[in-house]
Amino acid sequence: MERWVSEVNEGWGLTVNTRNQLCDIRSKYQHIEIFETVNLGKLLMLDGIIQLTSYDEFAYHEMMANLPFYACGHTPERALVIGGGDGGVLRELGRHPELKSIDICEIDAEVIKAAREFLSETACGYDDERVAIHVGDGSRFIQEHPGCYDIIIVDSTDPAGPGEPLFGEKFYAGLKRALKPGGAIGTQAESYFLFPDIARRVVKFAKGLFKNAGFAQIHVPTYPTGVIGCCVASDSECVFAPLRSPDEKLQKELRYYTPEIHRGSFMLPGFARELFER
Ligand code: SPD
Repeated sequence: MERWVSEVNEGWGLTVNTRNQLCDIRSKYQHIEIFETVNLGKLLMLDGIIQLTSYDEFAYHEMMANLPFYACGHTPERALVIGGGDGGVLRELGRHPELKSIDICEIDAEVIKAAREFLSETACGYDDERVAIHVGDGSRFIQEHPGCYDIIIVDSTDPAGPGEPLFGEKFYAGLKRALKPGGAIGTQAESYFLFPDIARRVVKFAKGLFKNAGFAQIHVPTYPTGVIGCCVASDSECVFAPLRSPDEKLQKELRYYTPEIHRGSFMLPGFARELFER
């Protein structure tokens, strides 16, 4: 039976027509739901917030993985993903043979389990033998790994529930400590339409800690407002343009990320540019 499911944000919502619920679990941390939709493939929601649909998840995951990869001051060898239990960022990092290890620290083992069972096209990232899974608190994990990583990607849900500590200043300082010199971060920085204060705050933290930091926009039609940000930051010479480029083989595999999109994603509408300059 068809059922319209919505993510609701103060007075309006984004609604997707589904035909079948594949997963409905209340874990220790959150409500995990996976649906088969009528025309967007699978849909993952955590506590009623859309995390991905098969239709457009490539856009978000390619950018979250590749913006920091190509902003890093040297060729990255060690990557860490915080959150990202669905495996989409892992899948994109796995396309880079230069990476020797890819750690993931996800707080909710049930998300990993559900994704591997019902979202195989996204969770295939776990099949890579370079991936090591750590179930636990990302804030604590980075404290225990100073100077370890070339790139760190924070693929969190919204700042409520388990994602909340990942939007604080202390956490950003911890990310910097966990990086090797010249390393880069890419963090989920929300939409400048929907959560301008959060977007501004995290970019401000990053600007205070790194030589270069900025908000890159990613077009994702099934996130409310159709746009979401990645805060990219590094002490490398530049984050706003790629320091290296995908080779021909990799570029053919990518559907969203290109060196031009890397540069273009930092070109923001006037009101958003003004927001980040405040
Ligand atoms: N507003 C929801 C933002 C969700 C970002 N994380 C998505 C997880 C996909 N791997």
